Amino acid sequence: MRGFVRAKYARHVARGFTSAGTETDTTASLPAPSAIARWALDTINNVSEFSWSPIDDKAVVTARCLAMDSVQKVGNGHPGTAMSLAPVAYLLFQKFLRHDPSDPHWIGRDRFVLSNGHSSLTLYIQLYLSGYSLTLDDLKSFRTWDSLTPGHPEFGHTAGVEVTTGPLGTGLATAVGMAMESRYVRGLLDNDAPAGTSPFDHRIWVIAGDGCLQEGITAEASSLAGHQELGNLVVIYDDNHISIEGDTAVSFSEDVLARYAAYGWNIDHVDMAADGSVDANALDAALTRVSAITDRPSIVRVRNIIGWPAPHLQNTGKVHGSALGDAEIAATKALLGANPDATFDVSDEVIAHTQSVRHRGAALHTQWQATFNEWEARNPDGAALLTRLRNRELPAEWNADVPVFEAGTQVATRKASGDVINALAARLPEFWGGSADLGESNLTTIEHGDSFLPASSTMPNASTHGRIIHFGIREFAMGAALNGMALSGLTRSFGGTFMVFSDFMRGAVRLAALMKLPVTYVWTHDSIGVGEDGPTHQPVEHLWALRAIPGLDIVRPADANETAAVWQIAIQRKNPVGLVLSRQNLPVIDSSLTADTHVVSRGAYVLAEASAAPQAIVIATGSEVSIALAAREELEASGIPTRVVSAPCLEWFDEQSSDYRESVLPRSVTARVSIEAGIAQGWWKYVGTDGACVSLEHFGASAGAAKLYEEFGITSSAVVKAVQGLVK
Ligand SMILES: Cc1ncc(C[n+]2csc(CCOP(=O)(O)OP(=O)(O)O)c2C)c(N)n1
Ligand SMILES: [Mg+2]
Repeated sequence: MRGFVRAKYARHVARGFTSAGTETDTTASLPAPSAIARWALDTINNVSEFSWSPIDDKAVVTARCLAMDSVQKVGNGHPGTAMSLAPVAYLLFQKFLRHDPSDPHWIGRDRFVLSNGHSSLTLYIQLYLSGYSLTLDDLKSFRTWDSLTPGHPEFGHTAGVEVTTGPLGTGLATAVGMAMESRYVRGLLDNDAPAGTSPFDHRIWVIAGDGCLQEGITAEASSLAGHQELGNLVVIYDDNHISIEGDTAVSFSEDVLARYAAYGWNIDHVDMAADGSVDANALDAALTRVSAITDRPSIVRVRNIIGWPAPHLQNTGKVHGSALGDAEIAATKALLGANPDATFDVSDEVIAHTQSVRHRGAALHTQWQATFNEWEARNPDGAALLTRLRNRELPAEWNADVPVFEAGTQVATRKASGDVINALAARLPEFWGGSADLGESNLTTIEHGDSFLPASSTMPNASTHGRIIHFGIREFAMGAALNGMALSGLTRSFGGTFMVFSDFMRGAVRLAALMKLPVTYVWTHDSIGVGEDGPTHQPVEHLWALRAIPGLDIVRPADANETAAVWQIAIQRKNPVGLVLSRQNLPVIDSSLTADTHVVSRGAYVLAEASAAPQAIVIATGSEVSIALAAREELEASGIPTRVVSAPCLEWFDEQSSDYRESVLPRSVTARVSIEAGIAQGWWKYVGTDGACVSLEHFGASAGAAKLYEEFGITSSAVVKAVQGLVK
């Protein structure tokens, strides 16, 4: 706040910045700088020399006008929130966010997450004004084909966009994962550094709206963040009382800050200025206050008016998601003191001023680099590890401890997965994860690992950078947090729950696929094989529902050795992988192929060849592969040479050359039968119209697994009958 002078606001009330709020001496609440804490103050609190001046008022007016113009030009989009959040985002990007627009991938940067992704212009306009690669032309092509400014921010598409947002609430929950990952990486690389002095300390800033805070996922994620005391997380809540149906009074009445206080968060708020705009002085003071809080997450409720100061449309649901129209825009520009006749009007003076934040960014980066270099010199091992992680490399011998399971024994694939997790964990410090309270069922626990818990925790084996994550019974937040953990690309994370509850995390899984994040899901209890818990716990439609998500690999290994193989493949993939694992024991198949990662990585392969030219092919996944092998015995005995194909991952199979696919499923063999304990749906693609599917087209029931397989006809005799029906 040094140099941030109240009087400067008073002169620019007409521009939308007033000082109606109570003046606070925010410097008094900051700790006195000492030699050791200097880096802490400059980096964690992001104190910069920024001081508000008339040109900043003009810049905010420019941002408000660009929001209106961009939507008006394309004819659709969300102008209102971008108009009214302009001062908030501007203050963040100009003062509080530690970033370097010339290097959007700088690992020391703070992260900004726009959880209310519909207001993408809030972000795009600041990226442009701060001198990232976005241009005015990009704003002019908002929401059009091939533009860098799609309707909602897309990770990997636009420099400076840290995460794909739009599904409300997921951004905030992803930010929780980012904050967790930041603490984990810091613990891994620079654990002994005093708080705030490490080059790996950074903050996650989030803007979220009413919609985000109504969504259940933010309740899950915020509860977890409060419990984890994530002091590197700040949420700014755009409290504008408006959503699409208008006044949120129709559906939303709780005291949001009281809820967050109960979650253990630091809460703060900023009242509106007298004229209805954001009180930037008070906001600056509040953000300065929360910047000093490092022992728990903070939320700042900012009372705001959507679409301010549009004379007819401000404070309505209409301005949320429709162009204002030329007349309303002109009237609004007049009120803001902008030229009503000009569009996309950015003065040289404004852009030169706003882009000068690059100097601040460069200075912060240089300062950080010195601290980083010092760290590197002191920590050659850590530096080597960081280089490996940044290059996304695996160390030599990384899979040396992966077990081989003995043929003929009985092992549940979840158990094999648990063994592999531990074998990988022994070699890969970047490998961490946990479960939504089912660690002992999913077998996701890293033995001898510590639990990821805050410094205040008195739980046994608690560590601020423990490798075992207790997500609690919060599947959706777990999914989003896993995305946040994967976004930096440094660590490798996994999360488990029962397969049937993959539904609860589906929205996050879809985003992982969309963002191409290498997250691994450990979904156990994968079929009616669950048994007595009954149909609520037995997945039936899930395999195909998940296979329907583009870019997600659904992997259902046949036995323990195939499980070991698919884990090793999964860890090298660049996209999310769902491991679908059995609760029940499965026979370890007597074949060298199941453990061969090259063979298994093809997705489907000939596990047992027919004794002569195949007349039939049985294709199976997971627990049904051994049923297929048993059926083959019978079919061979009855004179039908039968091939069995194990198909742990149809997505990997579809990636193979047509020659390879033809070699596994030759067109000439039309008697093809699939067997999988779930709906048939997509199997027809593989068995063809002359094939057959042994499947389950209804819910399961509560009984022993063997009884259910028998009653529901997921049996070798059903396969034999189906093949015989086709071959005759
Ligand atoms: C999960 C989800 N449900 C519904 C939507 C559709 N939607 C987009 S914005 C919005 C209203 C959001 O209200 P608020 O966060 O208050 O945004 P504001 O109008 O204040 O910008 C809705 C329902 C969505 N994007 N995501
Ligand atoms: Mg709202």
